[in-house]
This record gives sequence, structure tokens and C-alpha cells, in this order.
Amino acid sequence: MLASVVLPVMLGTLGLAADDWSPPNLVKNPGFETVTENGAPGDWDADRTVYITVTEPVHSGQRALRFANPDANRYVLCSQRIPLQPGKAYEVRVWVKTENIQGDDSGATICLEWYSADGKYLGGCYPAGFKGTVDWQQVKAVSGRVPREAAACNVTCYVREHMTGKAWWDDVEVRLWREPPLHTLLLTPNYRGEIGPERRPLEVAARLALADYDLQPRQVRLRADLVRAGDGSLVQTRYWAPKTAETVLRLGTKRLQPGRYDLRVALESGRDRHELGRESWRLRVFDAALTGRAAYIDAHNRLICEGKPFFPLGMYWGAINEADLRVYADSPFNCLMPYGPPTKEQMDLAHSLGLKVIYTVKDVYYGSTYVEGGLKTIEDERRVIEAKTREFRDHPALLAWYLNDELPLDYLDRLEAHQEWLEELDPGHPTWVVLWQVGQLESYVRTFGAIGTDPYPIPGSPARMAGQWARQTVQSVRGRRPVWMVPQVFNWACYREDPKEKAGLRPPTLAEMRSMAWQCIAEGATGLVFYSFFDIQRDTVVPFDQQWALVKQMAGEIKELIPVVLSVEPTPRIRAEEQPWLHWTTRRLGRTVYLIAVNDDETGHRATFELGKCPTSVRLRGVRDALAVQGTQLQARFGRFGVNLYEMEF
Ligand SMILES: [Ca+2]
Repeated sequence: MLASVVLPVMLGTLGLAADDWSPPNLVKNPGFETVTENGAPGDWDADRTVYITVTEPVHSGQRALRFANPDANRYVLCSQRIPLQPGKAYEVRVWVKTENIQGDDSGATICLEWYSADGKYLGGCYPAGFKGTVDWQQVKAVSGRVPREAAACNVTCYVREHMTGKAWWDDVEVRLWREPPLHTLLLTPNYRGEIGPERRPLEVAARLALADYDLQPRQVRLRADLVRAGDGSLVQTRYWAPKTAETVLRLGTKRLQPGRYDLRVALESGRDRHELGRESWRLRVFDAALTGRAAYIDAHNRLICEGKPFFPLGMYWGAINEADLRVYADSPFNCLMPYGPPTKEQMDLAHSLGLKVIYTVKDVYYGSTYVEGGLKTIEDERRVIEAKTREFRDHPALLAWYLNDELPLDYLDRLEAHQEWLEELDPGHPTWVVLWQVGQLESYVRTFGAIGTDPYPIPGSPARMAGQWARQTVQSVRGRRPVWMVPQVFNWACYREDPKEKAGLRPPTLAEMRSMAWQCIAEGATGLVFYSFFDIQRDTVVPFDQQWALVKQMAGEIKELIPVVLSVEPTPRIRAEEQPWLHWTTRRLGRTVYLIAVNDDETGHRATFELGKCPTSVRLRGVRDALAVQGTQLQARFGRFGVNLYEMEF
């Protein structure tokens, strides 16, 4: 810490430093304006049977690139060598128009690719494109960092393999991208910036990403301004001198009066105090404990529902109908997430069957794929959210709001706005979002109360993906937000049309489902909402009754152990050597210590747990006889995808 001052002065709007960052476009002939004698685009390497330049339609200038291909087995590209620097990331943009682009993939798009000096493929950036018939739309993406060993890079306009139709491209841009230099996460409080009567100190993780700025942590300083919301008056300013890439900023809250505040964290150049980046967190200080809230998140990341810890154990649904809901209610599940927004009658029905509903408002974003009809502006979105919250916020079946289903970072401003609206319009329920973008979760941290990711690996990838994504998700929030994961129970064949492809697919087995669910719990999940009830209903490979029985069996075991999983009693220190296949955690409930240990692998394994002291008894759940344990070490043997639940007393 460099200094700490309390200034009773008004703080005006902080002007951001002028940003002179405007890197050049690295693409030659980006608008396809120059052509060779035979009509091919200059500077591009294009197959002329499919790609030519045309004068109509264009997005700008006089010409654009056109693709016309009726042959699903012909796969050709239009590329350009491009000078990209290893270690840097790039933003790519292009305008695309399509006419009747057909096929299973995502259509007309662009990509960046990198190769080693000897021509080995090293990776690339592949944003999804547009298919069917759409007017000019922009494809945008930021690449990962170009690998150190990359020697040659390409930018490519193309239509994905096995697709037919017509498409046009214009105004290609590839520009050097700078990662924002400051990423913050409000660690404490962990829910909606709520500072209660106990006045825990504020904690904020500030991670620096300085590689694109040629700066070291010692050349910058961190500054936190605590200001009153509304009049913006400054309450406190503090500075920190970071030594490493991540610094935890701590501020006392004892003297804060009740009210709303903003905590503004800024990164400044140490030399000239130039502001390099800034992020802000809303805070709310209150003197009496908040009462009367149907659901909220406690300091242990647990959902508290009607005053008690609640583990959301549910499934994704389509639209609710009574017959199906009665089948579902006769199961260990306690909630559901229907994609079809339920009516009041459907909410009443869920309530009468003892089920909670995670209510979707995920389609209230104009311009998104499944947007509700008629939404054109953010004001329209606000109107819908107001109406929905007014209609359902007092409904006893409501558990949480479903705010985002995998929307990309293009929507970040509105995702943040919707989270803020929900906090204001319904203080009584948290929000939940689900993303597949596991590499970008840090950018979404202002958009939710609880987060999940949705790994669906079976059968093409290892079941380990469930535990890996859960770990990555927990890490992205530094263990300071609830993580409700979305494990797979469905068959990918539900999403394929080709009979041959369908036949090669299958839903996860019971052993795989158990392992994936418990991997998530071992990595810190405090809720599981499986994907999906409607898919196991429509699977033509494994009949519903068969898969549903297995799903219920798996869920039943989790339900029995919910009080254990949600227990926050201190646990003894247990250690184990790290193994790539092993996911484990401990809990205590009364006198019993639970060791939850999961094998994510299709072969058996062994592990040794150092218990610290000699247990008086050890049982493996599901095995009648107690285990013989000598000394302080537990020798554990795992079957393939084995879930070992040990119950120990000391
Ligand atoms: Ca053009």
C-alpha cells in the first residue's frame, strides 16, 4: 500500500484517458476492390471455380468476394498470408451476406490459422458464421495468442465444409488486439455487493494483464475509489503497489453508513498516472439483516431458499406439460429449467408438485437467435424484464432467473445491464447464467449471481471434461460465486440428422453420468442442472424409460448426500498426491467426515489419502463392511469412472 486518504470532496465523472490505440488493418485488398485480369481478387489465393469478385451486392466500395457452390463435396477456400506476431492476439472482422447456405455446419465465415516453419498446423481462430439467407452481418472474433513457434499465418474467407449455396464477403479486418490490462473480481461480499451488519472487509482480486503494454507490475499502481452511488461523492481512496500479476485489495467497511456505493478500481501507469483501465463494482451497505427474501446466496456460495440451504438438482426442459411434469416430479429432482417461459398456471402446477423453477429470461436480447418477438431496443428489453419480474417474483415456485444461455461477449454491455436490472427488480431471487466459453469466463463476472458451464463430452471426448470445466469455472470466480454445473445425460444423436452419424452416438452410461456429476461436486459445484429431460424423451437410440431410470438412480444418490455436500463445518486436513484422473473434496457433518473422491477415467486407479490421524472407522458408502485402515493412510481403489464416498470417524 502506498497511501490511504479519506477525501470529503465531490468526485466528478472520471474522464478516461484519451485512447490513441488504433492498430492498422493487416489485410491487403480487404474490400476486394482490386482484381486480377481473370476476375480473381488481388492479393488473395482463391479457387476461381467458387470464389470470384462481383460488383453486386457489395457492403462498401465497388466490389465484394462471392462464393457460389452447389457441390457439398467441393471444399475450397480464399486465403491470404498475413504477418502476425507470435505471442500476440488479433481481432478479426468481416461483413458477410448469404443466400440459401445449406448444411450441418455454421455457414459463411472467416478464420485465422497458424503454421510452424515446416508447415505443421498449430491452431487458429474459427468464429461461427451465417447460414440460410441473411443480409450483410458482421462476423467478429478475438483470437487466442499466436503460438511462439508460429512462422506463417493466414486469414481465410470460406464456407464451412459440406455446405452449399451463395455467400459474399467484404471489408475484412485483422488488427492487433490488446487484452484489457485490468480484470477485477469482487471476492467479498460474494453476492450482489451486499455488506451486512457484520461489516466484513471488502476484498477484490485485481489481475493485471500487461503483456500487450510492455509493462511490469512494478511499473503500475492500483487505485480504489469508494464513492457514494447517486451523488458520486468520494468516501475513500487507496493505492496499492502490485508486485505480481494478481493482488488482493482489502478495504475496511466498519465506518460505512448504510446506502449504495460504487467501488471503482483503476490501473494507473506509475510514471505519469495515466489511467490504463478501470472496473467498477456496486455495493450496498445495510444495518439490519435482510429478511423476507425467498432466495439468496450466502457467504459460503450456498443458495438459501426459504431460509434453508438448497442444492439445485434439476434438468433442462422444453415447455412444461402436466403429464410430463408429473413423471418428473416422481424423482429426486427438486427443480427444472424450462426453455419455454412458464405461464402462471404452469408455475402453480410446479409448485403443487413440490418443484422449483429456474425462470428463463435468456431470450430478452434483441438481435439474438431465439429472441422473443418484437424486441428492437434495450428499452424493449427492459420493458419485458420489468413485466416478467412483476409477474413472477412473488411466485412460490420461483427459484432463480436464467439470464444467459451462452450469449457471446458481443452482448456483454446488455448482459451486465440485465444483471443490474434483476438485482433492482427482484431482490428476492438470484440469477444464473450458463456458458460454454470456458476460456472467457473472467469477462462475464459482472453478469450473474451464480454461473455454470455445460460440458457434453460423451462419446467423442473424455468424461474428464466435466471435472475440468467445473474446476476452470470455480477458478474463474476464485471460488467466490456459486457454480451450478450442467452435466450431460443426453445423446448427441438428438442433434444429428445423418442416420450413420446418429448410430455412432450414445448417451452417457450410468457410470459416466455418476462420475461426471460427482466430478463437478468434487470441484466445488453447489448445484447441478442436467441436460436435458426433453432430449432423453426424444432419443431414438435409448428409450426414455431406460435412460430415465438411470438418471433417477444417479440423482437419488446425490439427493441423499445434499446435506453433506452443503455442510460448511470445518474439515480435518487430508492430503493426496495430485492425479490427472482424480477429483476429491471433504465435508464434515456432525461426527462424520466425508471424503468424496472421483475417478474420471475409463480404467481403474489407486490413490493414497493421508488422513493426518488414525480414524476409528472408515466405511465406503454402498459397501456393507467397514474398511480396515491401519495408521493414517487410506488406500483407495477406484473402478472405472468410480465414485468413492468414504464416511470416516476420528
Ligand atoms: Ca468492397
